[in-house]
Amino acid sequence: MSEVSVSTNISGIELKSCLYNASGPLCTTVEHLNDLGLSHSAAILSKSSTLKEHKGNPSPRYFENELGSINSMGLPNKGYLYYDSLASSLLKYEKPYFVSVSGFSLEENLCIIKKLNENKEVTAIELNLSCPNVPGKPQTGYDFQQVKLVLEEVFKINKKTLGVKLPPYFDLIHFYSMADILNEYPLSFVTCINSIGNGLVIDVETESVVIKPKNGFGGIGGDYIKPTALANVRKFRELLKKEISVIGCGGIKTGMDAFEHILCGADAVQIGTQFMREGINCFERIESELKELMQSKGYKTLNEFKGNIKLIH
Ligand code: OXC
Repeated sequence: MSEVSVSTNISGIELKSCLYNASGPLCTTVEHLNDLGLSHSAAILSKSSTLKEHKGNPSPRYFENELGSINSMGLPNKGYLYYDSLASSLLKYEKPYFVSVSGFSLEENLCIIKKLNENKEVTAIELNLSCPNVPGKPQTGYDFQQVKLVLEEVFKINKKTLGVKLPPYFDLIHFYSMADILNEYPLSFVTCINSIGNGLVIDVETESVVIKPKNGFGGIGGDYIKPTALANVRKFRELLKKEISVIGCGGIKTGMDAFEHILCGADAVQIGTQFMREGINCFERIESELKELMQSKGYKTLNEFKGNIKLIH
């Protein structure tokens, strides 16, 4: 199997494999980030950072069942300076270090991005436009004018590799309108998708919601969301200019799930719910399952099938 390669690159950033963690689970503390450094994750991606350290929403705020997860973490994180200052100590892992940014306002985002731009040891920025769990704050990605305004201001100050994490879209007109906006800017990548916002999971035995914030409403991840994630990857790959890489995220727990994302056009994929469930071993397992599947189909590289999903004529 040694001749099968799952290496890839995101707008010029080389990755030894196409699999790394999604911003969210197990990437908040220095211990988490070191674990990712030691693991088979091809990159280290931090928890979405805000200007100041933030405790997030009250617990219970995460729940999983066999089909996936619901969360309303509310962006608990150590503040951007923490993730900025850890960059040099993570260099030893010789893998890209991405910092996720999710300020509570445009001004906060600009302040954080400006500072991260000064740090050569931060490889890239993933600007999260899609957290569904901040009470009272809508998801920026559903306000198209606001997305335009944010990108306009961000690219006045940003010189780093920068991409955005989008919420899922469900109507074709929204894909077209959002892609038109994104294509106007020097974005390096787009991550599709964040959790499906404001879902509700119920425990029938107790006749209760399963998480506390927002009366039980939270972001849905895992198997529940794979078809939506695949559709978003596929449509954005079709509509975005080729300089923008597409990162798939949503429902990846096996090599076959990763294969499906790549077939839809993903250049790399992120693991969220399954990483939370299984821990760092998931990267090595999914990588070897993906390699095995590629081998059985006679593929040696991702480029041989990336985006080549067949249609029924
Ligand atoms: N998406 C996010 O962007 N953030 C987290 N949850 C989620 O589903 C969070 O911190 O709430």
